Amino acid sequence: MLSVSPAARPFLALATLAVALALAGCGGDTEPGQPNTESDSGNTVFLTGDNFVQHSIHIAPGATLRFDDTNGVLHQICVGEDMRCEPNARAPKALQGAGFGIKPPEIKQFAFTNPGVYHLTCTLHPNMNLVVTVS
Ligand SMILES: [Cu+2]
Repeated sequence: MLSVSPAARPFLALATLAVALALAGCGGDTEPGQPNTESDSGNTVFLTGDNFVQHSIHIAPGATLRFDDTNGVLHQICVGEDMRCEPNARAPKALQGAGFGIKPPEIKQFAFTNPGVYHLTCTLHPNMNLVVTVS
């Protein structure tokens, strides 16, 4: 039996939990901003014929956000709002500038390294906006 004082037990439990979460949520060799094939279904946003299924999502710093266009159409996603891309050097590279194109049945995913609130938009569809909170 490990000898741990009663006062230290809550901290030990938290530390164990933190390690477990880090292992579970860590992509290991995920390149920030680069598409990869890793599955992370909890951080998935689905795309439809003219919008995102949801308009906000929360992920942890370093986590991968997955765009699933299996049942959608061609979209062009960038950092910005209301069909206008806006500069944001903290966002994943793939989302900067004109962003990335995605068409069915593609699934693309990008790691969000920097904490912050990111507004994403599609330049092809009005009102196709998504707020990604990384914290
Ligand atoms: Cu679109």
